[in-house]
Amino acid sequence: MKTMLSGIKPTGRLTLGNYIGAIREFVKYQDEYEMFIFIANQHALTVPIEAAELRKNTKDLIALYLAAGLDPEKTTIFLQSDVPAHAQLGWIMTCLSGYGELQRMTQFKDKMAKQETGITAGLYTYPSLMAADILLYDPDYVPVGIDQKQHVELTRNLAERFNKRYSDTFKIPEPLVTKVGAKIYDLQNPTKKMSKSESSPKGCIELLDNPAQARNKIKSAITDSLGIIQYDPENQPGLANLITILSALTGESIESIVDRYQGKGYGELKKETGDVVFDFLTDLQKRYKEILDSKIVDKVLEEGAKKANAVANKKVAKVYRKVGLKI
Ligand code: ATP
Ligand code: LTN
Repeated sequence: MKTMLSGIKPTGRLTLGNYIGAIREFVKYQDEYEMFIFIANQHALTVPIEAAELRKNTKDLIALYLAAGLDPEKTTIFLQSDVPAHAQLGWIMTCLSGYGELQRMTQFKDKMAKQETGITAGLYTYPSLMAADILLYDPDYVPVGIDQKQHVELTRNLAERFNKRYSDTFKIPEPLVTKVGAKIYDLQNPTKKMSKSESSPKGCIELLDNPAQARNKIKSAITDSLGIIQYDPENQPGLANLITILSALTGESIESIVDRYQGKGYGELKKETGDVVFDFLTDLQKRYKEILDSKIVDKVLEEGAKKANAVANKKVAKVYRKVGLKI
């Protein structure tokens, strides 16, 4: 069985875009791959965050992943900080990374160009820690959003560099970039991605939104004045976005939805999509509450950390021997 690993930063509340683009994919993958999913809580410290907020985000994130169908029997779910090997290998990877190499990372360059205040050294070196996150587990595939692809490529370079300088130690991972069709757009500004940090509240549906309010957001989504129901993301991005959401949540194909709506109006499509979102959130939140009440999160993390530590410690021991830290 091939291995897959991904990390999620607990920096904010999850959106319908995160669910359709990422969580749902992980849930599908767990039947086909040996899966490791970890909460990248050490990465969350690269930007200022309140301790209470980080705690809450982390718990919510795990409860929502479990509610969405991630199964701890199939997937190893853990906190990065529960596995010290991440920080240990992270330092080795930082020392293997070139100063200029990290400066060329687009995400870092973008933040510098925007002259955002409070840029930390952690934000600069975090791709090296991310490389360690990945290489500890020898995954074949790393599913990531397009913005993270360059970091997985850096990971490949660092792994090759290490293997060449010492001896064969790390598997070279492949990035698995989320399909374009799986991108959900801002309901008020449908050429922009639905994003918790950049969309307006009306443009973004959060997984913990009140379901009735979420239904209203769908009803007031921006469409167009053509009045024809077809799937044309270029000319009718708002409508295409609603059709994508409906298709993703029901499993009905886009063609079938378009077919069914011939001769009908946008209002009807919005009503059905709104109702489907309402039911989806109601059901998800019910499971989310049950999971939080049951204290299962602590148990899942304890088990996950045990399994992850076993794999990661072996790798770090090997690396420590090879580089000469262990005498
Ligand atoms: P931000 O809103 O702050 O930019 P984000 O919502 O993009 O953050 P990430 O942590 O970067 O959050 O993304 C987590 C995962 O969710 C990634 O795999 C990303 O591709 C996916 N994702 C995020 N937003 C969307 C979206 N609108 N449509 C589809 N997938 C998404
Ligand atoms: N950098 C990623 C989160 C992340 C990650 C990883 C993803 C940290 N370590 C390892 C895949 C594999 C982000 O900002 N979304």
